[in-house]
Amino acid sequence: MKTILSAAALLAALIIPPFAAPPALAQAMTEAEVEVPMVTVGDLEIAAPWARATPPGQKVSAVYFLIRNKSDKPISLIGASSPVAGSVVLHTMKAPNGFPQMTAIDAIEIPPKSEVEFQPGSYHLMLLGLNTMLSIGKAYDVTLKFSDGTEAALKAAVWDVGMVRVMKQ
Ligand SMILES: [Cu+2]
Repeated sequence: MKTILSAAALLAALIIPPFAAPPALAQAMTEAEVEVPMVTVGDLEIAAPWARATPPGQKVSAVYFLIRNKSDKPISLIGASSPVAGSVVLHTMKAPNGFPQMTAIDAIEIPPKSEVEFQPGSYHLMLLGLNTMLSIGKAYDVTLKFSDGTEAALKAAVWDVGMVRVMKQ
């Protein structure tokens, strides 16, 4: 059986508000098929991890996903690692002077019974010192570390921003 979801439908199913892609972006979208995995560790679920494709020679990229905390206590993401990156840091976007810029943070809290989406323009993992080019269609290991001691092993599929994700079941 195969279910096909657009990125918008997938996001609507996973989180709260559906969004409409602007027409220019919609035209630029391409389709590809991928498993959209859900990893469960303890009281945490991590859904749909993906990494941004890199052009040749680029040594940085970003990883996004959705984290759901099913417990009644806050749990924080406190670190991450990947065999394809020299280091992985937690980033958020801030605009202290009106210009959005990436800012490193030590921890990202997932409040009790709620979820936080990592997405372009917001929270993300920054992969630094990449030792390979991230190509569309491939997937790479990323490990998340949480404040309660749990670790989550993810396979982040590589996408371009604006691609329509087609979910295979
Ligand atoms: Cu960043």
